[in-house]
Amino acid sequence: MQYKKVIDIINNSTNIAIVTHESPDGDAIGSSTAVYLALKKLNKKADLIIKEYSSVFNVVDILNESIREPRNINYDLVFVVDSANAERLNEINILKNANEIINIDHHISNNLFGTYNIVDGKSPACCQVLIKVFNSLGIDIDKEIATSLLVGIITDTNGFRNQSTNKETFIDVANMLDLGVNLSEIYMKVLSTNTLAQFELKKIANNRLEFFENGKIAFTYITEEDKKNVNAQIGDHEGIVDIGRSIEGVEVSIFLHEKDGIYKVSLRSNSYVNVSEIGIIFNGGGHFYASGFVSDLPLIELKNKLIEEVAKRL
Ligand SMILES: [Mn+2]
Repeated sequence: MQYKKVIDIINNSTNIAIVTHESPDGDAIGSSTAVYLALKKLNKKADLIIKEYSSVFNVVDILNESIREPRNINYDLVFVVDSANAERLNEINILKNANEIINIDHHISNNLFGTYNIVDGKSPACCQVLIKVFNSLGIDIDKEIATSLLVGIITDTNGFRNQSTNKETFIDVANMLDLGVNLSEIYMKVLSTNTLAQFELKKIANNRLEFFENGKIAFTYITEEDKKNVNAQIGDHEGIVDIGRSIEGVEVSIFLHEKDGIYKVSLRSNSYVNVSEIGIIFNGGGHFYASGFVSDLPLIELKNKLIEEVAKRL
């Protein structure tokens, strides 16, 4: 990757947009706001396009400068962060018209759809990839950028617990502490606080949890109706997949969440099942221990297929 070229592209662009995947999680929010702040340091004002986001991410002040819809469809340069493919994006149309696309990600399944691709499949978070990018571009990481980056690192490592967490994670976070970031406050807000609706959804999912294959597979789901009943907002289903995963003996946790009449599937494994393989079968993707995709199959059929695919790998 030629970083000098990236700086040239940024300098030569007047209309810049930043986009990330739909239903943005902490890494998507952290990455896109960090890029926005970094561009500001280069005296470039970009459109930070985020359709919707959970209130837990208000810890990132600059989110109030984000916009819901693109201002135009002809951007010179589009940054895409934390997205394995173009299909998962909020804004596929602006990619079609963009002169340059800089794709920064950490999914092993990323299909390198950018004109420039900075993808590190070993990194636990896109925000951690960005630290290297900013350092290479000579962009100073200040307290505000660090706060964004920490949101992504904390959420994607599930609080430094996921296997993907590495030595660099701790070195990077240690450096951020020197900048005065409030690690415990960010951690509490984005990872250890449930909204009331989220708590209610967890109760429902707990009650529905079933085990298969001698307790190695945990399965649960929530429907559109459940969400309506508890007045759930975007992001309130976060953390449910980790309930199954936390139970002794479970290798793979399967969580289905109905949205707009189809099911969003989250898979998590604990030690030896590569769930990104299953994601790919269903046209999704992800990482060894975490993957996801959407399916229009009916609930029972989808459940049975998933259990079958996981069982083959146990
Ligand atoms: Mn991520």
